[in-house]
Amino acid sequence: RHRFWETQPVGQFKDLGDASLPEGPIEQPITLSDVRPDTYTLPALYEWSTCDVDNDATAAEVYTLLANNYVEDDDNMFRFNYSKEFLRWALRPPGYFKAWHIGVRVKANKKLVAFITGVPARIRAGNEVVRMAEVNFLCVHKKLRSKRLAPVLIKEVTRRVHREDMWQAAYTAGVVLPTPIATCQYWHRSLNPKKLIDVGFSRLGARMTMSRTIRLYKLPPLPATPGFRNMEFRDVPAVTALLRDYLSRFVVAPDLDEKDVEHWLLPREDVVDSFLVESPDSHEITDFCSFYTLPSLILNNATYSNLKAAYSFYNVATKTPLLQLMNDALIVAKQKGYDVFNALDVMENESFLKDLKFGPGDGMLHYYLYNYRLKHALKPSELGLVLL
Ligand code: MYA
Ligand code: JJ1
Repeated sequence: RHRFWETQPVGQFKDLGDASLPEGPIEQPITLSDVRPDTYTLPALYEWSTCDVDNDATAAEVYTLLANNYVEDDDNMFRFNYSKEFLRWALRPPGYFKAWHIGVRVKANKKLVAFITGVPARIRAGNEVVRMAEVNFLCVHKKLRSKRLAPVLIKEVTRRVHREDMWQAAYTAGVVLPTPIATCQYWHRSLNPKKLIDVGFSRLGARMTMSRTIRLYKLPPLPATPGFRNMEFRDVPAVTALLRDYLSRFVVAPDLDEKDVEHWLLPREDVVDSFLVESPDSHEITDFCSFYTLPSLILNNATYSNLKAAYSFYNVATKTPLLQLMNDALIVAKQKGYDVFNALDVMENESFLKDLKFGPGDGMLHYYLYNYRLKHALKPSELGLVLL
């Protein structure tokens, strides 16, 4: 069934439910000097090319490859449209390795035709904090599909991760592979219902008119929580403390330090937005919410070509009710011109999704670990990890 994945150190379908298998690494690391020093072999017309996304021309090539060939919904109506600035943010966290940003080019004309990336992270699984690669942006040009290039890309990123003495990875995909540690659902909250309906992202509900629908999704003009404001650099220590404490509740979650929080959560225009609640009296930071910006190309519409989507990232409520905090996040997203606010059913998100008029999407997101076994699959609410 899975000629490639059956050869890899990942949980296999035949072992599902076998709780006698131990939790932890599936295979032991080999001696670093025994890791293959040379790249895997590509078909003769292609060559490896490490992509420096700090270089504008290279970032533009990566942007274009993904904009034309990356993930689409089931009906091929929308395609993720990660911006160059987003890619720079996603690929250059603290301690990143240039060599983990891997391209494949056509030898003859140097055209970029495939891509895969890893970034380092500390991920806690149960009580163990493990240094892992987060693998993302696996993409093969549409004209080169089904030629078994993806397994070569995956083996090459694995080799480069091993060269840095890391032996585990975390990744997500819309497809089912051996074997998910969790299966999550996307939920969507309309902010601009007329446009969403016009482009086929959503439908007019039964017995609903357009004006009733617009009224249903209407939001107040300003956040309701006193002391709700943008996160700033000076907030990094307080936000780190809040997040670390919160994420400790989940079975799988990132282990974030102040440098990570500065990188991943300090606001960057059109990339990541973060807000917190500072108690007007005590000046204590009690609550936090964030979303990242990932537009989609609209593939066949005469009026619109881009859908501006916000994706819920990390949220922590200790004083403000989570429902109110997330309603404030919807209000600021609406103000900033987003068409839709998306969220997975991870962490405590289920507690607000229905009340805040999110509806279930047609897409699922499966979470995976490479070379790390968990005894049991997780419920989405046991997952404290959001990948980009
Ligand atoms: S998920 C996003 C993936 N990208 C897209 O969906 C974009 C649009 N699609 C494409 O570009 C291509 O269809 C891709 C496959 C490139 C996806 N993850 O070359 P093939 C297996 C893992 O003939 P193609 C993301 O970025 C498939 O089951 N494996 O197929 C996270 C089959 O293997 P098997 C996948 O369609 C990526 C084999 O590839 C995926 O031309 C995490 C077929 O290869 C997928 N999304 O190309 C990667 N899709 O026969 C794993 C298909 O066994 C990282 N396949 O079923 C693992 C950790 C590595 C580091 C470890 C460190 C220690
Ligand atoms: O965006 C998604 N689905 C939308 C559009 C569906 C268009 C037809 N296929 C959707 N819309 C309904 C919204 C509606 C709003 C009012 C309330 C009721 C709901 O369902 C889906 C997620 O649901 N997105 C995708 O399919 C994109 C791919 C998801 C897999 C991602 C792989 C990740 C890559 C790893 O890094």
